Amino acid sequence: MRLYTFWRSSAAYRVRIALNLKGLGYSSISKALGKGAHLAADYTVVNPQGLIPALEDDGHVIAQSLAIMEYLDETHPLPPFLPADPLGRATVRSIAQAIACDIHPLNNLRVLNYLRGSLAADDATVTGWYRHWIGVGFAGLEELARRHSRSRRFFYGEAPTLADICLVPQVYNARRFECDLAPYPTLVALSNALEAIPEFAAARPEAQPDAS
Ligand SMILES: N[C@@H](CCC(=O)N[C@@H](CS)C(=O)NCC(=O)O)C(=O)O
Repeated sequence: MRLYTFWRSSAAYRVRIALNLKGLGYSSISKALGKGAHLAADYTVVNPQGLIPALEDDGHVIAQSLAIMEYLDETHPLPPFLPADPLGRATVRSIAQAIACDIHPLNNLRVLNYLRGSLAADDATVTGWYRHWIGVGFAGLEELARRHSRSRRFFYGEAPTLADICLVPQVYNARRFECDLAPYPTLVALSNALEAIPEFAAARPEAQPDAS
């Protein structure tokens, strides 16, 4: 398998965690987001959306981190990324989607670039935007974590799920932009516990060969 990745891409970070948890080897092809490598023709021919990550398996390309992770779960069922029961599966998916579909897209590079470029926003405005949407998203997520995480080791249940895989990279991003995380102690405790798991630790941005 080949993963089109970038060390600081949080969507790629999710897939790296997922591959590690499944114990799957892969080769990495780095596309430097800051240099626009994800928009060059040699990548848009792979993923016409021009977004990282994409996974190539047996000559087939899959984009979208959630779709990639569900593909890995279906093709390599152990350990499972979703609970066995329909309610648990729906709950975990709803948490993962709250992060991947509601929080992350608002603070994506192209959105920040549009604010800076076309809307002429200054650095303080862009940082304010970033922190605002983290705050809105994390407020709901914190309450969900309080309700669902009994162990305070995993967001839901007793083993890592898609919810945990999505949470850790989003908390990483929030720390990178120095968001105030004091109002979200459950999310921080969960992320800290998860980051210590070897498969999560090996996926962290600074541990990647293309980290700079
Ligand atoms: N929904 C997509 C999001 C992918 C995405 O937005 N990736 C970011 C990096 S984390 C990216 O490629 N951004 C490039 C840009 O915004 O120009 C997924 O989950 O894979």
